[in-house]
Amino acid sequence: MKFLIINGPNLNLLGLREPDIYGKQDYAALCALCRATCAENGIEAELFQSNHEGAIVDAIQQAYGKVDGIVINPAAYTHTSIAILDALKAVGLPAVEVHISDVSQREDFRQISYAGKACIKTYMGLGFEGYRQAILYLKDYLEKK
Ligand code: CA2
Repeated sequence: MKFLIINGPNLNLLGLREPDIYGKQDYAALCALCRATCAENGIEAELFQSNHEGAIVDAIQQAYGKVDGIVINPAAYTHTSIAILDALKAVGLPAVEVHISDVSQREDFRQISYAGKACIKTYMGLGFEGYRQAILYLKDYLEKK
């Protein structure tokens, strides 16, 4: 089983600011957690981070036929990108959405998730733990399919 784990804009700067919202750990720590969770569960992990919407669309397209599922935190593109939504729908791979913060309790402009409309499940407000749960959920979903 192989998963593509996508992180959107500014998540490479985790740990630098707003620790009250996103925690103190950096992006390298997030990658380590995702890799460890996948390894412990016999899953091959490919990690991708980009600040560019088109690059994220490309990564989703290129995942077609190569991975079994996608874990995605589109960051700010969550709330704006129909292109990412369309790419997820186009490849038809099972995808799980993750947000470190609880976006449901934040600003109005964060209340819409376009990408989430193509995802089988969303985790929010659990910090990095959300990624671990997303990986486990996706594995379980694929095993039951
Ligand atoms: O809670 C999440 O995971 C978000 O996807 C994070 C995005 C935000 O736009 C979404 O509404 C919710 C922002 C990521 C910004 O990351 C930062 C990294 C370092 C310092 C400040 C922000």
